[in-house]
Parts: sequence; C-alpha cells; structure tokens
Amino acid sequence: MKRTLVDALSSKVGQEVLLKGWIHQIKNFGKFAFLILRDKSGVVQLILEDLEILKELKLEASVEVKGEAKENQKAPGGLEVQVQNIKIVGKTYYDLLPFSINQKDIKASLETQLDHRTISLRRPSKRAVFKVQAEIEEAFRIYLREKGFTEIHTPKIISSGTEGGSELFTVNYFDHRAFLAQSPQFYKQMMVGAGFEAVYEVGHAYRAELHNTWRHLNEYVSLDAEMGFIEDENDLMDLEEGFIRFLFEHLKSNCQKELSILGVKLEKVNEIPRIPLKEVQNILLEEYHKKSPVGNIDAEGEILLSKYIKENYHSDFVFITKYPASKRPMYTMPDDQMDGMTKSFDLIYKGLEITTGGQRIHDYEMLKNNMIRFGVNPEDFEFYLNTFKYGMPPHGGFAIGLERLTMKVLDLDNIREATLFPRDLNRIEP
Ligand code: AMO
Repeated sequence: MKRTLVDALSSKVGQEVLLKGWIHQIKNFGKFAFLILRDKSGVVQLILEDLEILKELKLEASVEVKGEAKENQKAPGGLEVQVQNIKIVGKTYYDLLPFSINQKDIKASLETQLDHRTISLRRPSKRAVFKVQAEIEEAFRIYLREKGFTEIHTPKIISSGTEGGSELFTVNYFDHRAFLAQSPQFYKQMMVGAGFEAVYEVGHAYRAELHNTWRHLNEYVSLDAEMGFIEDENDLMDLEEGFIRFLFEHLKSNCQKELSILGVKLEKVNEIPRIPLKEVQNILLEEYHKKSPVGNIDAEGEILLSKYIKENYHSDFVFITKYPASKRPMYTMPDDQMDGMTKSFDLIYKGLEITTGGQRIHDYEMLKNNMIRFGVNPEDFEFYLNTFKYGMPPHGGFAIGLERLTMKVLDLDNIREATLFPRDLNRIEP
C-alpha cells in the first residue's frame, strides 16, 4: 500500500490509508486513546482502541499506521484515522525530551534548542523557517536564471582575502597557508570576464568575526550576483529591487502554509528609495540627534533610518548609496561625479544591512594602481588581475546574506534562528 501524507488525507475519506510519521501527542482515556501523528506535511488525530502498544510507545517514536480515514468535525483539521494496525519503526531511547515538541511554548533558551537542533526542528514552526529559506534561494535562482544568469560554484579554499585583511579563517592546505573564502568576490568577477557575462552563486562564506551578536555568523550563505556590460550601479540596484519584488510574490504563492504557521504577512514592496550616505547621515543627525561613524552608519543608525524611511517613504527597504572609497574594498569603482566616493551601495531592510554591492573597477591599470593605493601588492593577486588584461567589461554585482534576509522576512530576533547549524564564537557543534 502506498503511503498517504497527512495533508492529502482529505481526498481519502472512507478509504484505508497507510500513514508514516512521529508520535506528537498521546491522550489516553483508559478505554481508548487519541494519538496525534505528525509527518512533514502536518498532524492528524488517530483513534486507538487496542491500547497494548501504549506500554512501549513514547512521544516522538516513529510509526507506521494502517487505518480508515474518517471525517470528524470535532477532530483537529476535521479528519481522523481509525487505527487498524500500528507499528513502531523507530524506537525511542530517552527518559525526558529536552523540551516540548507539542506545546505552544517551547520553554527552552535558543542555546538549548540549538544544542538539540534536530529535536527543535521537529517543531513545525521551527522547520517552517527553513522551508521559507529554501524558497528564498529558489526564488533567487529562478529570477536570475530567467534574466540570463548562469549558476556557478567557486572555491571556498583560497589563497588570499577579498574583503580586506581581517576576518579570515586560516586553513592548512598541505604545506601552504590558505584561507576560507569571505566571499566569492574575485571569482564571480572573473567569471563575468570569462565570457559568462552574468553569474550567480549560492554558497557559504566565512568570516572570523570575533564577536557574537544577533546578526553575525562565522559561516553564512551568500547569495551573490555579478553582471557585465552595465551602465552604472543603478543597473544593479534595479536588478536587486526586481528580485525583492519577485521574491515576495514567490513566497506568497509558495509558502502560504509556513507564513501562516509563523504569523507573517508579507506587505507589498513599494519603490525602494536610493539615498546617498551623506544625506542619510544628515537625516540621522537632524531627526534623531544621532552621530554616525566616518563613512558609514552603525547598527543603531540602521534601525533609526529604517524607522524614518517607513514613516516617510512607506518602505521597509532603503538603498544607501555613494560610500567613500576609503571605506570600501579596493575593487570598488570610484564615483566620477562625487570626489572620494564610490559607485557602491548597501541595502537596509527593517533596520539591518542585508546587502552590499556596487560597480567594480574594470580597467587593469586602474585596478593595479588602486591596489597599490590600498597597500596591497598586485603580485599577490596576479590570478585575479590577469583576467583584467583581456578586455574586462564594465561590471558589478551584489551579495545578500541569506540568513539575514530570512530573519527579516520572518521577523525573527536572532540570526541563529535562521541557521540550521550556526557557527559562532562558542559553537561548532552540532
Ligand atoms: P559584505 O562583506 O558587506 O560584502 O557582505 C555581504 C552581505 O553578506 C552578509 N554578511 C553576513 N551575514 C551574517 N554574518 C556575517 N558575519 C556576515 N557578513 C556579511 C550581509 C552583508 O550585507 N563582496 C561583497 C559583496 C559585493 O559587493 O558583491 C561582500 O561580501 O547580509
């Protein structure tokens, strides 16, 4: 007999079905019992009359059940299954569960939940986060493929950093010192130059951040895009704004169940304002008496700016543009209109930076000279610079932190909630 998933039961009323899943709840009334069975698609009530199995059946055991599907308006979901046969297929070996799977409140700290990650994910609401995350990745792929981008995979073991000297993890690569990639930056640019013109990657990035915060991970997933033959950075912001709009529609169509479990309502994405950093810093000063660090805004500034943008532009998103060259990596294209500034941007979403992007320097001589200006030895980057000798087109791109985007779409408090197995200062297990 073929297995029926719980969410397909409504089409099987009156028929014999085979269910497979975990025991979510046991309610023993003495003469009979209700079992709640949970599979990946939902939960259903089982009516059990032969109580023999209860002697060995514990919560979270996995079982196979044969029975008849029936309508019952009083049962959760309006359906139940009268058990004819039940078999334990995955035994339990515990005295106490680390926390509750079936109660509304988990009553466990995030750390405890992460210590027992596979158990916390048994809760449908915890799993829903990652179903939505998978659809965010899917939307990124669909959107860019449709626009003629090619998916690439670039190495994560590399010989030099891309985003500045700090924050690098060192690895022993046979008898060499190597690093874990902070970003696919150089390689995605090289692939534009190689003739693909437009590429994207969904891959891990590593940052040896020496602090634990609600928004930093040491290993995260980066959604990277890079495209050639652009006019300027506005092409890139247009591309990303289009993606955000596409993403929200995609999630509304594909994640209804998960968004409802998580109590999230996605609003329409209005036009995203693009405001130069200098103006942003003035807004923060005038509206909130908030001073910003030189050439950037800080975490509090991001939150205040989002409040201002929501009130004045009715947008959860804002692009900050025109960052100073001194605060951007050496590959960033200087702005020809504003002295000392660059054609770069950040995207802030609900008070958090989720993206950095910009146009890159594509001229070999200019890039080489900029490296020297930044105190970098061009000879160390020959593998990268070489591509620029052969007609590198004007190009640029951006990267979105997947966990940060997921966190903000779902209004989660901590980035670790949007990470299956977070890596931070204190955690490399599970
Ligand atoms: P940047 O270093 O700003 O830019 O990173 C891009 C985006 O990646 C995410 N991110 C992180 N997420 C979680 N934990 C971290 N420690 C972390 N660090 C970064 C953020 C951030 O906006 N090469 C450029 C991108 C480009 O220009 O294409 C880069 O890596 O969401």
